Amino acid sequence: MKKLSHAKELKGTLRVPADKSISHRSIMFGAIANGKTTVRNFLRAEDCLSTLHAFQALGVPIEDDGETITIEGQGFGGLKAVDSPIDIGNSGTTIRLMMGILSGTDFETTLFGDDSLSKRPMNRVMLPLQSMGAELSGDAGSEFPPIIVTGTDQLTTIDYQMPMASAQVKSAILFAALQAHGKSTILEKEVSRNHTEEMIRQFGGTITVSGKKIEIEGPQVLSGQDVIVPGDISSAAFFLVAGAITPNSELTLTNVGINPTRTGIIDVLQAMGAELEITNEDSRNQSADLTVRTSKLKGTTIEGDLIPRLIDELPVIALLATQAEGTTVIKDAEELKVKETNRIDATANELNKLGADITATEDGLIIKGPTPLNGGTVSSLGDHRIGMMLQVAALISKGEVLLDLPEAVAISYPKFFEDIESLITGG
Ligand code: SPQ
Repeated sequence: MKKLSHAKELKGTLRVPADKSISHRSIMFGAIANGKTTVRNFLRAEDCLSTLHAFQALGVPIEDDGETITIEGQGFGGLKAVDSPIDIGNSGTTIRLMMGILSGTDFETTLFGDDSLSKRPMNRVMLPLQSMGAELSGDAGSEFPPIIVTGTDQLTTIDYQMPMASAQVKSAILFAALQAHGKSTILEKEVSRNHTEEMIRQFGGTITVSGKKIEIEGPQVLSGQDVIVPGDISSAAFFLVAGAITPNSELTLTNVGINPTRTGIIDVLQAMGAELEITNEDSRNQSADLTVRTSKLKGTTIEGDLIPRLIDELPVIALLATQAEGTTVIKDAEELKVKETNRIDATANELNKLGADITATEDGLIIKGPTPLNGGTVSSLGDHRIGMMLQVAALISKGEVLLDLPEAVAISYPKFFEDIESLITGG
């Protein structure tokens, strides 16, 4: 049980850790490209290290000198069969994207994870990959890990209309389509984060994107690149909310990734009336500095195509809404139920323990504000984003907050508690 920090005010500047989605993909693209890839500012958090170790297990030489990760790319055909199952830990991104990559190999691989990953649905990826000719099966005929992938070097193309907005499903299909013979087409339900599409181009590949429609020809040969990973807006989100709801505060987050498919949190902060400034915008690196000050907030509605642009920020946005005047409604977010926890229930239950007024619905949350938050005992439930959101809640709570399973934050942000501490002034 960890006693969480309280703050009278927050002041300072912070460089948030590297983007998790891009860090995963930098290892994957480096492994399947030909030649050397270097990755600077790689996120050394548990999830991305799961990806790194998985590709080392598949015979890809990957070295970390503490600053730069160097990958000796083997090309799609160069991955090697492994005798034992590969441990993917807690990472949904790793297992789902690897299923797409492994679908084109000529061997069998078993992927397994922790208790949380073993409950996350995989049919969303298995079904389209099976229709391309790969064999994938879950534990005892189910859709849950461990997953056995038996690849084929004869993958066929796919014309796929996605039933849910998911960058992981889209990316798994793209990795398989890069290895198939002919043109594949994907129609997204809503546009989701596009890092895979951008990195296909960065690594010398070709892909056509027009709104929700994606076309890709296979097979393609990719070549190694030098990647610099920007800061993660999903990690910055905790500080943006902390700065907006803690009295007398002003925080600047530097080098934050602002890929438009990820900036829904900025739209919501602005719609709720937060004092937010965007400076040093670098359009080539898609990064900027974000400054937030204590703000008078009002409720809003968050729905539709905005949801995939802020899906991982919804727990901390719900906390933000507890401090806003009026009702905030979050809809169309049923995907939250199949994350590391059911984040609809986890957010409502844990924040209500501290005095929030949140109702969980089938596809979102209804939050009435403003409500003062009290002390209490809460749990991350093993979910990094729930744990970090609760630490931000504790900053403004009027009593001691104890957090069970605080170690979950290391999944995406090992130094989170230290970074919060470094911004607390006036104690
Ligand atoms: O990797 P994992 O565990 O699925 O991570 C999460 C997170 O909160 O860190 C979701 F639980 O982020 C996903 C995100 O929700 C990362 C991701 C990606 O890198 O492609 C895409 C989103 O998932 P999905 O299912 O909508 O594609």
